[in-house]
Amino acid sequence: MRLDGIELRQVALPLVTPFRTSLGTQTTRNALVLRVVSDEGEGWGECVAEDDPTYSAEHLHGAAGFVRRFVVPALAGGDLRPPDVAEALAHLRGHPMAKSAVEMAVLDCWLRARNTALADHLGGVRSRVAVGVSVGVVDGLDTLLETVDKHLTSGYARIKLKIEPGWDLEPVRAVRETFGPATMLTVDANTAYSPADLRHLARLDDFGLALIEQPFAPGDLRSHAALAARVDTPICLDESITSAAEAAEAIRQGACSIINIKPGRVGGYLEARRVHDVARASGVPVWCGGMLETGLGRAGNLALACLPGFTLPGDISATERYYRRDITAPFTLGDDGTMAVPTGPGLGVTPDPDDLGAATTASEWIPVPA
Ligand code: SMG
Ligand code: MG
Repeated sequence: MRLDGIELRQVALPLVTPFRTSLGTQTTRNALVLRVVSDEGEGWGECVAEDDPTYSAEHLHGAAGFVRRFVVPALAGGDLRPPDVAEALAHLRGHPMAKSAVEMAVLDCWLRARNTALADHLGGVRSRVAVGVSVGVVDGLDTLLETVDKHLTSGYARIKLKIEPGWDLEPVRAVRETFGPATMLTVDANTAYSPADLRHLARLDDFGLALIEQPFAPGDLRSHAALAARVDTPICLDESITSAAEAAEAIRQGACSIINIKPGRVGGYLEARRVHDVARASGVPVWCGGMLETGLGRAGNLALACLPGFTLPGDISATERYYRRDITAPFTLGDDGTMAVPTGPGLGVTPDPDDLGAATTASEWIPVPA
């Protein structure tokens, strides 16, 4: 496959409700949508970097600049297959979310031309996957309980509560007491705690959580291992796991017994599958994380989440939980807390031209030199 060019589009999608985490508050999801055009057709990708480099070092404008200045020249000329993307970009350090977006668009294009669904290409084994919802920090327990109630009534298979110092034991206790022991409940701190908080965090062990996600800094495997040794609740890593090699090392150090996999964070779907493989070989369950994706990323995440090692519900909620108007047809939640994995070729979805047009705030066409 030879690339003719890459279209970069900035899109802005207002969130139905603000999403607050220990990293900040988002009211609009600004995202970067990519369309690659090749001699075999076109394909779509999405970069999950955010406006500010708070979740990770990447940010949207940096990602666009990285693609324009470094990715396009590196992909010039030659016959391209999806695994070649990561290889062609391997000499460029960092920028996994930008690299992942490009690989995603090339994969979509390549698979469409071969009439193969991404889920099948990755080795998926399920047609529907269990999904949960991530509940941000809110003002007060009443609002929290109302929000959780609404999501449980919708049928979500798991509730994840965002926590931070000052918003942890109390909200978790309130949710557990109100909704009972059968509710699958997890917490995510997005690195908000320091090693000095270890004893405090260990008190979360009283609430029967399915996991505690990323309490400490990405590089601090040692504190995660220390907490894991102290509590019965499984420790799950998100920000720390940037590759299959990192996953293997974190497991070896006892820093996690569950992994949240996000293709953008690890540099693409193919590396995400390798993280899955490493975890599975060690008996470590994985689940698919979310980055408030548009319908494109949601389709890709569903394809990934149907691999056999994804045994816990993912952060892949229905479109209406995020956006009134997305750029693709909406994804809906089934009665049993599952969502359907797209079956069409590639991602199995394409942006609706009107919806995409309405969300686009800027676009540019970057030709790939022959
Ligand atoms: O897409 O439903 C979603 C969001 C899930 O909580 C979510 N993502 O750390 O797992 C995480 C966060 C990252 C994005 S908010 C900074
Ligand atoms: Mg997380």
